[in-house]
Amino acid sequence: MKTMRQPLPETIFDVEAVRKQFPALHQLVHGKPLVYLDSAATSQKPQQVITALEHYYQHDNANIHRGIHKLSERATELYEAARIKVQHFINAREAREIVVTRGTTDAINLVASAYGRKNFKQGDEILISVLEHHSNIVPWQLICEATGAVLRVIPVNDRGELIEAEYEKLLNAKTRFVSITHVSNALGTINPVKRMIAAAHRLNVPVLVDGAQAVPHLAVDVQDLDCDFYAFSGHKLFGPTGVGILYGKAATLEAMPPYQGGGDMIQAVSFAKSTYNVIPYKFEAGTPPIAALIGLGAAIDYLNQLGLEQAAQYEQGLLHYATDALVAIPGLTIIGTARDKAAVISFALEGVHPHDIGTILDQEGIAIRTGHHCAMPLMERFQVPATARASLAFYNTKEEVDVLVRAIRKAQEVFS
Ligand code: C6P
Repeated sequence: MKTMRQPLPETIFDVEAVRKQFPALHQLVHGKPLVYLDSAATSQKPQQVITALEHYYQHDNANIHRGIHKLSERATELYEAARIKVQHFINAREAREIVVTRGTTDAINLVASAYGRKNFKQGDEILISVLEHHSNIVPWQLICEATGAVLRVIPVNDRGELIEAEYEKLLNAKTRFVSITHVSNALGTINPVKRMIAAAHRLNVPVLVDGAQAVPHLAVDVQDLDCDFYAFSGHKLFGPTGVGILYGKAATLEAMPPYQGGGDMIQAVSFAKSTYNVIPYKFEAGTPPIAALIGLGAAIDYLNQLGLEQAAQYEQGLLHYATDALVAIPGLTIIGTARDKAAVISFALEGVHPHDIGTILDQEGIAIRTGHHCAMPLMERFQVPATARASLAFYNTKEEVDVLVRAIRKAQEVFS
């Protein structure tokens, strides 16, 4: 896994050419040019992805793995080719380690339920962190309730960085699982997951990494990380909604019972007993999100052509520009100042509720997210009910950051 800190000279990354490929960016909102700063919630889609979806529905639409007819064959080929694109994108060893899910939430629930049901018992400890999205908290609470296992929480310092020494103390002979986010959706903190995985593995504890906010910003190599599971959503990676990926080491997936029952996940069914398909199909019950996976494959093609590393360097430059511009606003506090950070800026503005900031910014054509960002325990840790969050992607520009700064100053004037 590499993180890029040095901005590239701007001539190397042609952001205007990139923007042309994202049709939704070119519209007026309340009569103003859209400034889309909500990519952590969902990213906009390049034309290539939209075209792939359209082409699939116009020419190839059929169910997969079932029919002997031509369209079903074509749809199956496209679906399995997209799985291989995902495999290479995160450098998984084998395509069967890539399970297609409905999203990150679905992927984490799958592991908590299927792995947890088989392996957790009364008094076992599951480690998560205070940075987690609700999707990486509640599934573990559910399995703890069912098995008697208990949840332990890794704290953060005032910058919003995980305290590794506390993590090491929490790891012990009762620890059965660690599930941590790679990048915090609310603060942007990039966690040292490779070191944390190595520490857990010294005690033979498996680790799931929630990569929902990492894959759009960092080059992820699951073999290098040596994680046991890695989960992410297509829609934050410039692909369609409704599809996500669970990477799991083959041997671990094979040892797990199925998560859901239904078509495609079986080998044979009788009323006496059913037997299950091989991985990854054992975990893909029912008709999967065929078009969405094909669209995600197109998003990966797009990112490979663009060069994710170059785009990430550009984005880091933009993050620094935006951070400097925002901290210069009197009364504005950035919440989450980790030294290693992805392009997410959460902030509070003295005397103005985050929802009011969001409403005023919307009138200026600026899309940000306000609220608890599905991270209520983290809001509690920083003693704020909510934040305003601007999240950047490689299609954003310095000019858009300037528009944001002007609009925040306007909000301050309105409420002063
Ligand atoms: N965060 C945000 O605005 P789904 O909804 O399954 O695609 O992803 C859930 C999820 C899990 N983990 C992290 C770190 C996330 O950021 C998210 C989604 C969005 O921050 C929507 S709440």
